[in-house]
Amino acid sequence: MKLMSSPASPFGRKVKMTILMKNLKDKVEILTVDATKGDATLNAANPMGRIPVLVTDDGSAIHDSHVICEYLDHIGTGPALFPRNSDRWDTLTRASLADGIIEAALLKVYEGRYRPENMKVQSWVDRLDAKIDTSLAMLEKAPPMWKDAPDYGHLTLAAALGYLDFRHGGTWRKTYPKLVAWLDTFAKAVPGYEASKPPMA
Ligand SMILES: N[C@@H](CCC(=O)N[C@@H](CS)C(=O)NCC(=O)O)C(=O)O
Repeated sequence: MKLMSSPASPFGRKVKMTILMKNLKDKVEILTVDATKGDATLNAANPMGRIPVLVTDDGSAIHDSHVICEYLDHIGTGPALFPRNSDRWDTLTRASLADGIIEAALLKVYEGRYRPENMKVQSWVDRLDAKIDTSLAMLEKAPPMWKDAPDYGHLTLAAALGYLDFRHGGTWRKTYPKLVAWLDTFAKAVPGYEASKPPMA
């Protein structure tokens, strides 16, 4: 199988952690694709032109990161990342919130990268910041611990916090000490967290 991603992509990082947690390292070749430049192979696999995309051995394309992670959970070994019992809804809701944090953080990056200075809308950036802060404040009250092993909700939250470190200077660390401790615990439990870290610019 081939994974189209990029070292900086937080959604790609979710998939890279999943590959390692499900013992699929030897089964997936990781290709670096620059989604921002309009890559024809990427667009053929995902008309949205977004990474990550997994191309399976029979040539089928699977996206987005949630769907890829669930597919890999299905074919790999090791503890289940997507519970089959009633815990599933907590896991998916936690992942959805963490994906929302990533999306807001990514939109802030795109705001800076693509919008000319004189067209910047501060109220929009403030709104994105508020979404991130409100979510982190809620999580800080009771960081989500796992029973036997971290699941898809936990790894998505780790990818979100890692992206705030990577692109937004880790300023969240000053305000959310329990989440800082939570991320340290996660990184110890999941070696794939360090292994999938984006190179610092
Ligand atoms: N919901 C998607 C989001 C994927 C996404 O936004 N990827 C970014 C890179 S991290 C991308 O490809 N951006 C380029 C674009 O939106 O054109 C997922 O979970 O995979």
